[in-house]
Amino acid sequence: MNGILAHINALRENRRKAFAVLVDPDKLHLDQVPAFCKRLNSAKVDFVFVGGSLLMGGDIHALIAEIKRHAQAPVLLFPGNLMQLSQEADAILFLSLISGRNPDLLIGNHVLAAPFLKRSSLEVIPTGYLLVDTGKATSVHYMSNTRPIPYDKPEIAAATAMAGELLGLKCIYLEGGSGGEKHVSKEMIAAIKNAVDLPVIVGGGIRSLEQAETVLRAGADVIVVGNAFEDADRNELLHAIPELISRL
Ligand code: 1GP
Repeated sequence: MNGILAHINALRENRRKAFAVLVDPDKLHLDQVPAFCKRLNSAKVDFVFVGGSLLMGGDIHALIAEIKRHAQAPVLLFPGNLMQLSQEADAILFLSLISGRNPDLLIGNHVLAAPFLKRSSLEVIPTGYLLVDTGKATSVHYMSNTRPIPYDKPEIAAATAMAGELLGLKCIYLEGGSGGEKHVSKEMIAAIKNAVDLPVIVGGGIRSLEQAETVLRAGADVIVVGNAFEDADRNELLHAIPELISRL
């Protein structure tokens, strides 16, 4: 697919939400990819995101190539660190952790990644990443060495998103981290939607259709679900979210 960001923005203009499934490269084995992608293809999944806080084993390039071979949806890198850059994907969410004050995640890693990204054919999507305290310290809290935005401070999240927009970022990714106890509040999503004219991606801790609906109705343009689909028996949710989106 050409122009993934343009596609996300076109969906927004048409008031159509999008659905992304997150694959943690440490949790999906190469030999599970065909069956997993068959499940994704049978539902209306718009994007496959690939990334995690660590990379404990396996070959991320081979994994992404195999996902590309079997999945209909485009594959976007959602890298937890520099070990997760791969030419095999279609695009990269080039994340700046703007809720934090860790210089490596604001500019340092970007300098290291830039020559690779300029040489690659990946579409680079500059993305402001906002990490929120949703009640339990997630891997990204620890690994990023940053302090998350308090759950009940939507105005801080809104001002942070505004700064990201003014700095030229093209997308906002809002979450408490994978496996969060709960998703971010609808008040925070709405505050960001009111504050910036950018696509807002919301993930982390969405495990039910009710939660997905709350997040989408609050204003998320793209919702991301990861953990919930690591079990084969959540096929119902995998199909129910696109159906919900078609009704919104
Ligand atoms: C993580 O937003 C994604 O960055 C998905 O989170 O695994 O909790 O669904 P979950």
